[in-house]
Amino acid sequence: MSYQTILFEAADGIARITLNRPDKLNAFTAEMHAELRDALDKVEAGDTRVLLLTGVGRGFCAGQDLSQRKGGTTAPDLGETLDTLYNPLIRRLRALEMPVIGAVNGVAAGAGMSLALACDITLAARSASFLQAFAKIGLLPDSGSTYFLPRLAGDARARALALLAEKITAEQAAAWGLIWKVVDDARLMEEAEALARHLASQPTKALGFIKRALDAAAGNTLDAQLDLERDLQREAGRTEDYREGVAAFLEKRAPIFKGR
Ligand code: LHQ
Repeated sequence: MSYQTILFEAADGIARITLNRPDKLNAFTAEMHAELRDALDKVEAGDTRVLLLTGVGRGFCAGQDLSQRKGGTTAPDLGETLDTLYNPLIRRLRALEMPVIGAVNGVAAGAGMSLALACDITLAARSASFLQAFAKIGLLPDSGSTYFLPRLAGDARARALALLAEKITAEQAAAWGLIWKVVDDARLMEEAEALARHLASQPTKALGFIKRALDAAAGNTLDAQLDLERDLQREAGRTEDYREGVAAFLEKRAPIFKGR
C-alpha cells in the first residue's frame, strides 16, 4: 500500500509513523485511518521494538477532519465512526507490545489530543498545545479522552478541560501530568529519536508486560493486580532478555537485549 496521508519507515527496531496532512493540521480522514491500520500491521508483523508517532508541520493532529461532514443532510452515526475507525486505533496502540512514543510537534485537538494521551511516553514541543475541542462542536471527548484525562490530570482538571474546551500550552499539559515532558521546539525530534533508540535497545517483552500491567491496574483490585504481576513476571522470567540482564549485572557489563 502506498501512503498519501502518513509517512512510514521502519529500521533498526524503530518504526516511525508521521501524520502527513499539514495543510489540515493532520486531521484524521478515513483514508488516514486505513493507512494507519496498514502501517500498524507492519509494525506488529516486523521486528519493531518501539513506535514513534509525530506529525508534519505545525499540527500534531486536529482530530477528525470536519470538512468530511460538510453538506450532510442525514445525521451521521458517529458511534459507528468510533467503532470502526477511532476505537480500534486507540485499542491497538495501547495493546502494542512495545513502547509508543508521541512527539507532539504542534496543536493536538479533539481525537488528536486523545491520540497524544494514548501514547506511552509523550513529549511535546514547547510551542505545542492541547485542546479538548469536542464540546465546541457539540460532542463529548472520545477516542479515550474521558478515560485518560481524569486518570492523568485528576477529575477537577479533566472536567474543566472537557467542559470549557480551552486550549492549554504544552507546559501546562506537562505540569498537569498529561504528558511526560516539554522540550524546545528545535530539539523535539532529536530527543524523541534518542528516546526511541534507547527503548529499542531495551528488553521489549518486559516493556510490553509493563504496559499491560499498568493498563490493567486502572480496573483491578490490588488482589487481581498482584495475580497479574505474578503471571506476567513468570513470563518475563522465561525471556532471553531476563537471563541476559542478570548475567550482565553479575559480570558488571552493559546488557545486550534482543527483545526476546
Ligand atoms: C481542519 C481541522 C479539522 C478539517 C484544522 N478538520 N480541517 C471522531 C469521530 C467520531 C465522532 C466525532 O468525533 C471524533 C473526534 C474528533 O476529533 S471531533 C473534534 C474535531 N476537531 C476539532 O474540532 C478541531 C478543529 N480545529 C480547530 O479548532 C483549530 O483548527 C485548531 C485549534 C486545531 C488550530 O487552530 P489554528 O492554529 O488557528 O489553525 P486553523 O484553524 O487556521 O487551521 C489551519 C487549517 O487546518 C485550516 O484550513 P484552511 O484551509 O482554512 O487553511 C483549518 O480549517 C484546517 N483544520 N482542524 N479538524
